[in-house]
Amino acid sequence: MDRTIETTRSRMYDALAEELTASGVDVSGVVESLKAQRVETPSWAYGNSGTRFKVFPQPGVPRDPFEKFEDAAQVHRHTGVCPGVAVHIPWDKVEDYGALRAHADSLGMSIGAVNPNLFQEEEYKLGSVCHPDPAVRRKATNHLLECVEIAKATGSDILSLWFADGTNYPGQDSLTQRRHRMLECLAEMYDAMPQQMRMLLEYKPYEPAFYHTDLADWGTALTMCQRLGERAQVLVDLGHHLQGTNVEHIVALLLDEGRLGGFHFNARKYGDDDLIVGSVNPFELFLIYVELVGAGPAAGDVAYMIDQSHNIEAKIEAMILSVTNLQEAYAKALLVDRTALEAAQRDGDVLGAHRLLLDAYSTDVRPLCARAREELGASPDPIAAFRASGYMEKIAQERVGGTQMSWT
Ligand code: PSV
Ligand code: MN
Repeated sequence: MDRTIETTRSRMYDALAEELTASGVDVSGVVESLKAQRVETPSWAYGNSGTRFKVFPQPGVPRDPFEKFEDAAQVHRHTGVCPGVAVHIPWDKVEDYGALRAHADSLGMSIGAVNPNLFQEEEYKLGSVCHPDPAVRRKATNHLLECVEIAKATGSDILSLWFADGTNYPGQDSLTQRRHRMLECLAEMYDAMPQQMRMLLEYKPYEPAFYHTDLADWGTALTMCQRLGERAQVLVDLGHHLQGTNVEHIVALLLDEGRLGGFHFNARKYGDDDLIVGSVNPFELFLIYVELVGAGPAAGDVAYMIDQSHNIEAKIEAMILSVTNLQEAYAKALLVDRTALEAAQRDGDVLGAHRLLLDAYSTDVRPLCARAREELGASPDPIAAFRASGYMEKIAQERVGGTQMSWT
């Protein structure tokens, strides 16, 4: 590494650490927390994806799930916190899951959440687990059970469920009966899960259904989880809310109920945009982390996962940027002066309390994050390091022939 850059970086860290220590922050504690966080990246983000208008293929895109893990390993190599990769079945279906697991292992990686796919087959036109025809529900449930087996074989303990189920027109189906049908299918899956496995239910208000979605919001997901049992928890995808929704409030509530299972981090402007996390909504992201940090041990089991599709941006780089944005949001939340905040809240000092959050949010935490990555043996400046590594050029040259992976 360039000595001048290294010296400047070290000086920046020392200056920030001195300032923070003077104001009572346990700087090494913050760095340790940053080092301890783990963020899972999604296999589908490394394949080609696009909108309903066009998919723009990119050179070097993986041709099979094994190559996806190689790309994900680059994100881990430079950030130090991303060893897990979520898989989507059947997009990542392989003959031998033991071989995929061994490949991940050889790269210092692991298989994370298993995501069943119940939205791309003809039979699912009217839904999957909510479908009016019991034969279709049987097929859907069998796929869910297959995913429990895949999770067992891959050493994963999270099943991450999102359903495209819903209706397009009032009267199309019974809203209540659909809920009962989903409950019945999920109960069968729940019973098949071994003790350490958790089922995360992901809600979304619309799309692809436009009148109603069977798991539309945190309330529909939470009540379903309450019916199923303690190992059913809610997954919050940041892109799955209507404009103006207070996502941090939902996070606080679910944490308080012990039902926040995990996140699908991304950013949105209008819909389920799946953009680089923190690119459009950095303050919201920070406020979510403020709730997570405030919850302490109650947030211990939360699965931090990214769910993004990169249509026009370079995929691995986009993922690295997402992770560094997450680390910065987390670092800022760790800097909130909780004692002063509680006092201001107690005294009804509205703006004093608000300004304490702004103080933390306005701190340039990049030297802290760089230090955490450095101590993990990763890269202080991950994007620069990845660009300099020549990996993109290498895969573009090597990965010729075959069919590039995509979400279709
Ligand atoms: C649905 O929009 C979603 O957020 C779910 O998590 C899916 O599994 C994922 O996107 C990929 O399509
Ligand atoms: Mn999602």
